[in-house]
Amino acid sequence: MSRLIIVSNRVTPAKSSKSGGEGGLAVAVKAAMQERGGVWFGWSGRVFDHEPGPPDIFDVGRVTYALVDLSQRDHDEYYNGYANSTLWPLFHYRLDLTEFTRRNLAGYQRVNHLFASKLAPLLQPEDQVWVHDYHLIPMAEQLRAIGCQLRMGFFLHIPWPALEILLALPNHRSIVRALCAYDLIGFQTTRDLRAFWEYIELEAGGDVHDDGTINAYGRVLRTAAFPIGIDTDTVAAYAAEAETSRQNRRLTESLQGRKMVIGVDRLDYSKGLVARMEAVDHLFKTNPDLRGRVTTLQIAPPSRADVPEYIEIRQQLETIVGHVNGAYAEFDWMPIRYLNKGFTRRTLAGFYRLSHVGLVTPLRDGMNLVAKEYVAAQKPEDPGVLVLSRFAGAAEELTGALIVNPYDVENVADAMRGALIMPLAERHERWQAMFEWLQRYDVAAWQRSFTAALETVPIKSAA
Ligand code: ADQ
Repeated sequence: MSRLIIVSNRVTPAKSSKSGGEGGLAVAVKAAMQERGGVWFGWSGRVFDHEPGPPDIFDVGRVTYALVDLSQRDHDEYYNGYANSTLWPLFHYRLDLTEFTRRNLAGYQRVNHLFASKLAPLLQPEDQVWVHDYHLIPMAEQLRAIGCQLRMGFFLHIPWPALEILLALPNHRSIVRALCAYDLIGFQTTRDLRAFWEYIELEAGGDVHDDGTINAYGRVLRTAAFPIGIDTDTVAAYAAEAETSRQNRRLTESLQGRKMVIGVDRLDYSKGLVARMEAVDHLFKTNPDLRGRVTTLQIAPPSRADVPEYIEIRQQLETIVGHVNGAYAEFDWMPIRYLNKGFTRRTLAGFYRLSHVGLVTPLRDGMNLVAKEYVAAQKPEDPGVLVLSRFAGAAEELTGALIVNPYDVENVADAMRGALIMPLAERHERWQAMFEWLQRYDVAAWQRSFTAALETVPIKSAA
């Protein structure tokens, strides 16, 4: 088996279950890396005023880490700039929040070039290179420009937008052309895949074949959906162990027999948190019988706190939570407990297990691992109910959830009520099928299916 080289913006060598609040990519890639071993290359998380030196290389277990620092300017233009103020909002259908400057685009290209030039000397002839996510789309193009002929695959963790949205990106052509320098492109869902095909056929003048092979920009490559999984058995084990934990005991005592609804998200405008709290408001407004009997726990640690839109969403969320609590709270009950911090994965698994409802209502999400973790953490003999946005990639797989439109506050409130009163037999039937699916298609299976596809993709130039 060839050596696997994973490239991602963020690399997290620390112990995963301790850190808390890391994003979905880090959680998933770490699990994949632990199984397969290899080299994990990316940003160290450090920002300096000077130009970065050679990568910092060290081993932890079966993984060799190679980490590069960024200068302040690179961090501003590449990470906060083009990646998180242009691509992230646009790929999540938020044209109103999308900013574009040529300066940031140049920074994005510059850092991709920098990463390629630091990675190239570490590569060996039989290596397989697997690049992750929107920060690093041009990596393959940059590596090819300096002579790298290895097999290279790319996986997009976030949605691929519909054609009309993508066309609003001033450099949409150069982004798609850069993607076509890979040999394999993986998307989370068939919806994303189809949107990509539509661009290739209608905008790029390329061809799409039934098996997902495309011809475009003078290259032949493979495209497919590889829905990302979680480490299902680990989450289930964490949740079972947490039943006797001090934190679970404290939480149970504090609930005093009330039912709990849980939401866990990075504080991001794509996660639909404000609309979700409006749904909680509507639930208590229209169901007075539930007041005092249901507690919503919303955990949302801040992320990307130096991007202005993230400061704004935090203020909006605080306002609506304050409003709902002000409207319905009693001296001995609060409708919403809002926590602005991260927890370990063990603790979260325990909290999921105690919750009667998992509320996952993003306005757009590549997959959403929290939805899967919630299902994996349930008590088999008495599982809770997942309320899931149709715009999360996970909705293609988790069909046993109550699927909602997150923009429709009344629909979400109705689903919450339905979930709170659902009989055990129905809860069990819905949960069982989803849990079996998650065991079969876990993160190790995801890693294996992507790397197997990359290993066998025929490499040839377009005629
Ligand atoms: P994210 O947008 O970060 O991921 P998600 O898929 O939900 O979203 O993953 C978040 C991860 O962080 C989960 O494993 C969760 O347990 C953890 N997490 C969230 N809040 C936490 C908290 N308060 N404390 C501790 N841990 C917390 C991106 C894409 C997603 C895609 C993933 C993986 O946006 O659509 O599912 O990558 O591909």
